[in-house]
Amino acid sequence: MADFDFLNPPVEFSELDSELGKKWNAQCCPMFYDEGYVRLGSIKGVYARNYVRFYERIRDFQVYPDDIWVVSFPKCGTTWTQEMVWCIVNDLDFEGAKVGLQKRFPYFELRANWSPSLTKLITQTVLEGSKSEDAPEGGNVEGGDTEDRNREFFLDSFNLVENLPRPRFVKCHLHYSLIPDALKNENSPKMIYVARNAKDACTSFYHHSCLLDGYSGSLEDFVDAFTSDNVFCAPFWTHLREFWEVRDRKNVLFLKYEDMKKDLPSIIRQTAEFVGKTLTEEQVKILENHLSFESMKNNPAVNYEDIVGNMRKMHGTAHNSKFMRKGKVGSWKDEMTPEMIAKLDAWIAENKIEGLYES
Ligand code: PPS
Repeated sequence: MADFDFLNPPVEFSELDSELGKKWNAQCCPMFYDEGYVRLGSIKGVYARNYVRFYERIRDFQVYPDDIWVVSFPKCGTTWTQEMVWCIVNDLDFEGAKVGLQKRFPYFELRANWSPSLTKLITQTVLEGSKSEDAPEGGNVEGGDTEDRNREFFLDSFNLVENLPRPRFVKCHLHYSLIPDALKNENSPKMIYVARNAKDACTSFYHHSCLLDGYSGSLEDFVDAFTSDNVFCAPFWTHLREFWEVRDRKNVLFLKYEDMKKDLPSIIRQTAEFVGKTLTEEQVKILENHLSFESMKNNPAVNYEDIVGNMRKMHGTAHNSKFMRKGKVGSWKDEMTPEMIAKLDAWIAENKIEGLYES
């Protein structure tokens, strides 16, 4: 891995060489993203340079017909959707759902996010450090094989997914162009994509970047980076559009965060039908309660407070927020200035996807 040949990469990639691209790279925590972000593939997706090393492993990854993949641009309702899907497929096994979501439904390409030196740092700070301090590794959640799964969650998410018991549940933030090839035909495993409006996704992503990734810019800087396609997983619109275009495939279900907020029982029923389950109205009600923002915010198996704590321990941010932050539509109104809103509105008007987000 150390002598990977970036001069002969398996996928085309380019540097973030605009002023805003350089600024994004400079404001990302140097300890976390010492290698910087690059633009990957024909869609110029913004990913850590480490993705180039893992490109072939991702492209050729083996999938199974009974896998279920939840895919999204970051901060669009991934965790909410994962918990809904897991509970439906597992017949509302709330006892089993006490295991941390990162172990039941791991983040496929997490391993590629982190450079070799960050991986070393995580090993020392989170994994070995937590042993000596007797701190929770996978959080205060039940899990049995906590240590091994937690190690793999941080250090080799690909191995973790490869070895999950079937049916496997997998979270992924990759653009459609960059997901494993085996997910790209009608007979592929089920994929559930969740989208969110740009202004809420941007606001939520700003807080996430400060909290989990040690981003040092202001919200204004983040809006500039977001609207110039210079944040992790950008371009935002390409992410949504690629999945929107395949939404009618029988193995794809396309959801929106706003619809989940408006009528969760309907989305629960729609998802149950998609995965081949039938729920009684009482079960729908019970699941709706389990999935409420208040309930998820207070649920250590899904609120990621353990992981946020570990990340903070490394980059030491003073940013005051939570993974389960506001959980509403329109929270951008609470903190964006008229200038930021105007910038985002102009960008949305330029890029809007007919039938999906038009404003
Ligand atoms: S991640 O890091 O990409 O996986 O984040 P993701 O889970 O996609 O998005 C996190 C945002 O989803 C909100 N959330 C919820 N909203 C409503 N109800 C429930 N149950 C729920 N669970 C998570 C979470 O609060 C983040 O949004 P913001 O706007 O920051 O509050």
